[in-house]
Amino acid sequence: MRIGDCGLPNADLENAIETQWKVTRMARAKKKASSQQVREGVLEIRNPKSEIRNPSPLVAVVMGSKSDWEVMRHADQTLTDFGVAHECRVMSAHRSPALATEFASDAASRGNEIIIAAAGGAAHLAGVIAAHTVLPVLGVPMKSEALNGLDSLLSTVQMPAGIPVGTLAIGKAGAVNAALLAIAILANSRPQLRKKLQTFRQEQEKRVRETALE
Ligand code: C2R
Repeated sequence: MRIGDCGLPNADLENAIETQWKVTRMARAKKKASSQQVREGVLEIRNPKSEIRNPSPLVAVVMGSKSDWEVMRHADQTLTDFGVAHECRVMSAHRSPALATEFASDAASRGNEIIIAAAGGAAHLAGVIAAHTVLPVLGVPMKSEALNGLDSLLSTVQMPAGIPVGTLAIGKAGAVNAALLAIAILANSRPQLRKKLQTFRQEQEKRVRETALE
């Protein structure tokens, strides 16, 4: 439509268009700011009412059994501390093979960018998940009763060339570091998250420097 087609004098019409354009620009800027935060998967909590709810989970934390949760809750806590949207699920390559393969196949379309997979003993979960997605998979070997987690470590880490699983330490250290590594990967394209990670490292170092022995 050309200016003037609607019958208004040109000056009035131009003013009306300018005002409308300003309102649209302001609305767009506001929308862009909040969708940017959702895209970054960072829950910026300014006050409880303005919390952005349910951004898609950037990280999936899966484990072979509920008995792994006591350890894997440390991965959950670390992701929560950094405000990274994530989901935690139990599934098993052995006991629920269809669920594990479906979950891995659909992970990217659900918005997952990284999967953390924990299992103990004959720990095939991370490898099977990795076989069904091209997302980065981080494996966390659980400490086992029979062999103290050496079985879990070897069955998670010794993947054949072609299907990588980035394997972390056995147990709690592995759970925390899997979350921190996932955060570091996400932080490559998310400046807010990178800043949080740098602050975390600085505070960690400060605590070590300030440690006094009796
Ligand atoms: P239960 O405590 O349920 O008997 O499980 C789990 O990760 C857990 O550490 C004992 C251990 O079995 C492991 N498990 C796997 C897999 N599924 C369960 N290693 C798998 O798919 O690799």
